[in-house]
Amino acid sequence: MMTTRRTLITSLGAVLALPALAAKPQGTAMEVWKDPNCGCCKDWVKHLEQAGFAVRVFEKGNEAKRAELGMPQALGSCHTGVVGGYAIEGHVPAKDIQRLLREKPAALGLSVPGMPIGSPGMDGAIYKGRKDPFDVLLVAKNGSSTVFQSYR
Ligand SMILES: [Cu+2]
Repeated sequence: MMTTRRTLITSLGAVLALPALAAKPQGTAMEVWKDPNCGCCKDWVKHLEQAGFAVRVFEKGNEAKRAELGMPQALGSCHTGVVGGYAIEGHVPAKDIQRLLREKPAALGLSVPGMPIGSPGMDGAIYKGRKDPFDVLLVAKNGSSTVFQSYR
């Protein structure tokens, strides 16, 4: 009886000590520029965090960052991110970002132009499950683009 109890306390101690010992899980570091009042941007960041990205958010709009990165304005959306040297514009699904980082194509990055309803972050309760078709574009450094992934 006493042994069992001591064992229990010991293992409990080990479990409690674990979080302190283990380093905070390190997701893929990503930076996102957005407007502080953008709700769908916030929901998109949440989507990324749930997929394991460690997101650092800059609440100062994304127009200047988009221009700096060379992402064409015509392919623009409400937020701009940077991950692994790639620009990520708009409501790009996390799994497409993960595929980009895996395949490492020579490119500027990915874009979902505009704010298609049903894309990650644009899928809140107010949209009642509506899913508009959209494409994730692979954007070349010269600004041209091809379809990377189609959702339709
Ligand atoms: Cu948006």
